[in-house]
Amino acid sequence: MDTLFTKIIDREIPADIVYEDEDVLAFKDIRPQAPVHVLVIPKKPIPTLDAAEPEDALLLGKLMLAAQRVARDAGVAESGYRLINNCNPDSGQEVYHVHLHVLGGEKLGPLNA
Ligand code: DGP
Repeated sequence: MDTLFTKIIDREIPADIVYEDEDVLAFKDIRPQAPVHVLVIPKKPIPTLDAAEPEDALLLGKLMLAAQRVARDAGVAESGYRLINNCNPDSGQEVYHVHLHVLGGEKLGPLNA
């Protein structure tokens, strides 16, 4: 099923892309919650983390390493950053194409705030 993020991958919707390789795309969140807020997505349209299969293990690892690179490129690797994955309705997941939020650039509040 096509989502907004498929359209960003296909360049049908513009996005501020900060990293791309054959498997992964990273772009700035349109509603940033921190000075650095980048979404890291696989090009494969897996709807949620819960829908991922064992065969996706390598791809999910690549997603983490792409997030690491995004954080380094944004200059927040040493000061620190947070990765978030929202999965299914109770998390507030809005776009059903699995993604990591990379948040940083300031002291982040506690998770349960
Ligand atoms: P989530 O709630 O985890 O599914 O996060 C979806 C994020 O996607 C949310 O932080 C806002 C962002 N977003 C929604 N529409 C667009 C868009 O058209 N462009 C970009 N760059 N980000 C978007």
